[in-house]
Amino acid sequence: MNDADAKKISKRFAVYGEITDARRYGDGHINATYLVTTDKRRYILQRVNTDVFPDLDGLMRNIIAVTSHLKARGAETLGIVPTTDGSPYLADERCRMYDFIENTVTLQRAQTPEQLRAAAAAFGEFVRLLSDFDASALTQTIPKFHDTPDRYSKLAAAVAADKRGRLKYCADEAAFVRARKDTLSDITDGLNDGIPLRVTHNDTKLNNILLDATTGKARAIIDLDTVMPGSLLYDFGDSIRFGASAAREDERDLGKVRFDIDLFSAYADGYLPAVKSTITPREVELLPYSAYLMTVECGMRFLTDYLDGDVYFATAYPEHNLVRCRTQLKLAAEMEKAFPAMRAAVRRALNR
Ligand code: ADP
Ligand code: GN1
Ligand code: MG
Repeated sequence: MNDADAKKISKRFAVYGEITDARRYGDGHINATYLVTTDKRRYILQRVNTDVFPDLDGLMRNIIAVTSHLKARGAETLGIVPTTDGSPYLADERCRMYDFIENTVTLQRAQTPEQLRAAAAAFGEFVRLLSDFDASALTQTIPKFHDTPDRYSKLAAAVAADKRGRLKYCADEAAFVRARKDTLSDITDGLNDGIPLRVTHNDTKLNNILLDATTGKARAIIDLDTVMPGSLLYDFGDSIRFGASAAREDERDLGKVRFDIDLFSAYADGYLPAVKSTITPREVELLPYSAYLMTVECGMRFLTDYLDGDVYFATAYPEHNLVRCRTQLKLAAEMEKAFPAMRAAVRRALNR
């Protein structure tokens, strides 16, 4: 939908004031996001990607339940703006609206370790605040979302099909993952054998948190579409794969892409105190592995989508998914050599 459509659709929501402007906004890969301005307030309008999230009703029920729970515990969270006829979303347009959370910033890359520490504390607090939330009340918005062995099977199928004839451009990347296919099941197996199933965010990249523009402190965790039962290790690992990189997720110059152990340490320093009352020794031990696993997983997902013809993630140019895949695999290769340093950083963070 274009900006004019977004403006028209916004009029069907119970906004305060006269709508003056609507324009495309943000760097999300899944939904179409617009910043809507009235003469009084600002709002976020989103057309939800229903190829990715077919059960929009269940998804919105999750978000209502989760935001109510967080609000009741004093956390700042997404505020849902109903439609003019009182529904939580506009079914015929697959759109929803949130209050724009003012005086905040989202980062595509950490500029300082302090920013990552702040994000980590907030993601840790998020899991802690949801520890008494009834997980059975949640719809699984994307089944098998972080089932890494299943993600590998999907990649293997995409390689075999080679629908777009792109395998010749990414044979090295496919081989890199294939060589690691037996390292991908420790968390899925562990969830059947002692790793606690919790209510987790599951998409904890740095641009899914709003930091206060003045103080730099974390204000609100957003993008709640994937809040589902999962492992805390998914949340920790996914934050690292995006946040502990010296470059953007889609940096073309791989020379700039480095796994930064100081950023990893900063994240561990923020996260561990926040989850100290609930994290188990087994989870602590698997934190470094989770970073590696979520990085390989995300690399596989980008590669699968590249082979399938860019049907899942939003892309700005034809090799965008391959470029993203390469940054993830470079980071994963560096993490493989950094396990001792990561373990030491986790130990230091625990003893602080
Ligand atoms: P996607 O699922 O596509 O990633 P997000 O929900 O993460 O969509 O939104 C995309 C971007 O829009 C975020 O990274 C953030 O910058 C911005 N954003 C989303 N919701 C809000 C909000 N309520 N207030 C301020 N900014 C927001
Ligand atoms: C997507 O929606 P967004 O842009 O915050 C994706 C994540 C990936 C991420 C990679 C629902 O996140 O799982 O890790 O891109 N979200 C979904 O940047 O698939
Ligand atoms: Mg997002």
